[in-house]
Amino acid sequence: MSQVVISGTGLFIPPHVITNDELVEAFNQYVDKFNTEHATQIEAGEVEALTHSSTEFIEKASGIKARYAMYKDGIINPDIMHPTFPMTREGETPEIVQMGVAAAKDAMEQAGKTAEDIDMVIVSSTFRQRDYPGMSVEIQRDLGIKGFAYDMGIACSSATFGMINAFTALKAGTAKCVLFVNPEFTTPGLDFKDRDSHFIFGDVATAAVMELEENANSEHAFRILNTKQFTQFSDNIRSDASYADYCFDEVPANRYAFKQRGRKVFKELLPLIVTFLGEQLEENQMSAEDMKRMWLHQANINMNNFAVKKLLGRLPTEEEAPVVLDEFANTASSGSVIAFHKYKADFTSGDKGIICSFGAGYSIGSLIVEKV
Ligand code: CO8
Repeated sequence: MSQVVISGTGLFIPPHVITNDELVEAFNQYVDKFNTEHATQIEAGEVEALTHSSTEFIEKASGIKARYAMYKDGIINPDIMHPTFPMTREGETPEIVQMGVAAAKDAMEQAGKTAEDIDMVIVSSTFRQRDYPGMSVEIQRDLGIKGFAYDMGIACSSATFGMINAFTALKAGTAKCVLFVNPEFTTPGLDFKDRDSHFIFGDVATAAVMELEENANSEHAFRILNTKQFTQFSDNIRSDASYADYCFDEVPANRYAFKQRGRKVFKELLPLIVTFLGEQLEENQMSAEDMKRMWLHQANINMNNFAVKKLLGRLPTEEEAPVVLDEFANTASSGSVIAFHKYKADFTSGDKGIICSFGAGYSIGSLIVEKV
């Protein structure tokens, strides 16, 4: 049976960088202002005083040093504390589509493919611009691709699950060449007034071209040897925004926002990840040592080190489990694809690695790949 390859990957980096110091400065100014404005209620015990954030905490607890953002000004303005940008109207192209198109062009160039070669577009990401028409169809239109397109998403594992859907379609013969697009415009989904999570996410878009090996002519091709997926419902990472929100009289202002019980996520997800990866490798008669590289989900450096230490029996080197979250922060589902995109050029024929995401759902998705 024909093998499926990832013949090119692409990355779009947003125009603005926000360092931890900049983010913390804005947050702390907001906190001081809030506490001053509510001094009487705080004194009376009616309102809880807010507490400062800190760059040292963020770096130590997560490994994040900075993040990219499509729009910076509002985020670091203590009077605003969210990205500010014009609403997209009919006939205008939303940021999330522009981001996806840019990453897609990069991936198509690396794969040596044009719009005529592609017959299916999968856009898989945590957030969608709207419920319909699909942003995948808009991206398809903007790139001049024939065939068909659809949107999908499962938060942190949107990218790996999207690539696995592309793999399945190529194996089944329902597509000949798939463009997978993964725009993660996360900053509007974050509550920048929430100390526990204001530092976590950044914006980015990734993409990949996937096709049958016999049709690939890219020197960057990676054969997919195995895929595996897992989900288990959890409320510990959640956003409650709904298309039906307008039906209710009182909708909390931060209902849209990312919420998590970070400690619980850390504790519950880690054993699942270790078991999942251990089983996948064993099912393929492989071990962690057979992997030249693990391109892992980028949510927390301590979490990644812990997981790989369990599998390898020691901490991974930078080459074995590259980190991009220091530069990009958590980019929802894109982290493992950014790592793969940036750290694959040194692979030679037969070298193997694993692309793995994990997070909200809970969800885990992974692909074992081998350089062609
Ligand atoms: N500054 C200073 N101190 C702080 C801050 C802060 N900003 N925040 C918390 N602290 C303090 C706490 O108050 C606490 O103090 P005390 O001990 O006195 O009570 C202390 O620091 C420790 O707090 P925590 O226990 O909360 O800190 P942790 O060490 O657990 O670190 C993390 C918090 C970083 C959140 C950590 O728990 C973590 O990373 N957990 C796993 C997270 C994870 O993997 N989540 C999955 C991410 S979801 C995803 O990838 C995609 C989802 C969809 C995308 C949505 C896009 C918007």
